[in-house]
Amino acid sequence: MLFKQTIVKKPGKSYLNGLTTSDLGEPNYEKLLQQHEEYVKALKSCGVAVHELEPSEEFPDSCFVEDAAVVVPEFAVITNPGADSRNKEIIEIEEVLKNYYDEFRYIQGPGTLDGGDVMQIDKNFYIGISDRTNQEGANQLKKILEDAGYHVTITTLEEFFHLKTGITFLGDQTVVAAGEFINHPAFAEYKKIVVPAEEEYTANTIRVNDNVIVPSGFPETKQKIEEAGFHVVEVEMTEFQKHDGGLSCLSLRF
Ligand code: CIR
Repeated sequence: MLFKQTIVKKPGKSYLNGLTTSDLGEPNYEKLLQQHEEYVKALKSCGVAVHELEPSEEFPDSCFVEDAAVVVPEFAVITNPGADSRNKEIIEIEEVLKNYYDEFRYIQGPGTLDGGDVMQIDKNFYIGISDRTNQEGANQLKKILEDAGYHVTITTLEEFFHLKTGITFLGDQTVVAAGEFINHPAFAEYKKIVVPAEEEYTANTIRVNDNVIVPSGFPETKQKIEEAGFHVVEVEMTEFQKHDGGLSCLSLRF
């Protein structure tokens, strides 16, 4: 998981009107911007370049750039995000990705797919069927990736919002897993760092080069990740958590 480049997008004021299923209260915009800056700093500390997009008021959830594309070295797949208010976010992301990619693939309706439902573990991909990603969207991505030599498993989510809300890959055959993924047969072959129920939000981590970035405030899981031999960088994420967003959602990494 060596990355050189990332794409992020600053949240606009309209973020406050974005989608959420959580009851954690209204985000504070100033704090949100600070946390986003901290996130960008953390990425840079991992040795990646950060391409930072300007905020757009038209798309309240568009700072969660991960949902608009799935990127592999061979090509970028432009998704078809499952939430109507987010669907057109793909236009900007495709434009930006043209700076880095010549080859594109597309998820097409009636297929829907959010990048948050896609997890890569080396040559294996896992796709979650969720409220945002449907079977048709998952099948389309499976075909695109299998044609490029990847192995793909589709699994249906029971409770989590997105696949990577509940499970993420750290490297070295190790995943951080919460809730329904702790004993899920699809991930039986991996070593697991089990996230206790009260720390569930920290199942969404990102491994960027030598570091694992985790949300701050979840000491038990942080300790377990460190004991497994990973170097941890913490970022405060409270204002993103209020709108169901995690660390992985805030960047495209390649
Ligand atoms: C949404 O509902 O789409 C945003 N409020 C949160 C998206 C989070 N993205 C992700 O987990 N990949």
